[in-house]
Amino acid sequence: MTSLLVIIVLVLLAVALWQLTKIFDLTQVGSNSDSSQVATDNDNNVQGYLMFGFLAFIYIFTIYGLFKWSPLVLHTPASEHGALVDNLMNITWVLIFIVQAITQVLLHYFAFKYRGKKDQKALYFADNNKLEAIWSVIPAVVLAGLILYGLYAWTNIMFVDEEEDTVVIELYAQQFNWKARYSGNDNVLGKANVRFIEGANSVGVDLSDPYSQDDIVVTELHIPKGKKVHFKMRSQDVLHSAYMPHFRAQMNCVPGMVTEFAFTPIYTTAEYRELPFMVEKVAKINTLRAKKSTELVAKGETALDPYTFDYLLLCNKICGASHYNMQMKIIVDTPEDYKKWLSDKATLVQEVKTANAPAPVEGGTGKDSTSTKDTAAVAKIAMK
Ligand SMILES: [Cu+2]
Repeated sequence: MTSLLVIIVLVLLAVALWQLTKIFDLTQVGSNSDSSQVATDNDNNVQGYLMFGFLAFIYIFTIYGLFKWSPLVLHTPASEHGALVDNLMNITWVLIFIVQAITQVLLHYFAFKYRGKKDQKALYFADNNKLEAIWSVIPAVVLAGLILYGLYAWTNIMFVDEEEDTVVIELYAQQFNWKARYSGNDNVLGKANVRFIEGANSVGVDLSDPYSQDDIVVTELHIPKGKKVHFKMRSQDVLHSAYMPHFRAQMNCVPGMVTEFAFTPIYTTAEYRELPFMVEKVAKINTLRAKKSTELVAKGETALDPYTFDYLLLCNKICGASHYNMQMKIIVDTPEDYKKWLSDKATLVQEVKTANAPAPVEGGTGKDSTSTKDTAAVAKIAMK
């Protein structure tokens, strides 16, 4: 809100300044000063030097931004392929940086050099094949190199060897939450379809499929360190995007189809929390929180809890009103802890059985009879 006000004030100041110069110009009417609309040599010189002023502004702002905001970027990748993604990203940044540094200097210098001068005429210059070849071929070669490296990285990251021993997990997206389905001992997910969604079977698993008998549905994602996790994504309603920034992984979740992404985590949550950059980052966040808490307590409100780092699965596709809050905690365990965590989880089949068990007070499935009554009521209203 404050920044918005600052922007409005700046815009108003600029408008006021512009109006003031206009008034000043009007007061000069009739005096000896040149009031023609044609730029004089003096005007052109001023504009030429302003070009250098703007160039300096671009560079100073770039360097300022690098120092001010670079600590905010994601640091060490937590997956095996993450270094490859970061490398591709860094090469792209460096290339953009060099090219922009050179082209901006040339652009502004030539604008200055060929500024208007009295009695100087522009030269008619049709084309120069050599020059055009140079400035077409160099970017083409550089871009081709970048694209080839990108394709190499992409195929490397996206290739999943079907023979490889992976942990198969389904990520199920719906407005506005995530669920994870573990494939159980057989490591094969049972068939699923939205038409099977009913009561406790919230992700629409075909419970008659033999592969679905050991499937487990949870709302907190645990994955083992050092083992390739093969994610299969589904969406119930609209386009979502499963985004796991620390693992450098993202894949769209599309209704009606299954998309995939696989990666190997290389740090457990506990190990990642201990990395020096993370310790420093968390300390900084908690200093800010402590300050905010003192203000809150002074106002009689409750203080904020201290922050601890956790990996997150976020939705990265604007999918509706609560999109911003569509997230699930990811915990990377040691393989032993992971096994222990998974061992006491009830399978979906058991959960559905428990949910459908007859209610102790009334006989039969109370829920079903209510819904039948509802349907009948709706039908009656419709007939009227
Ligand atoms: Cu979403």
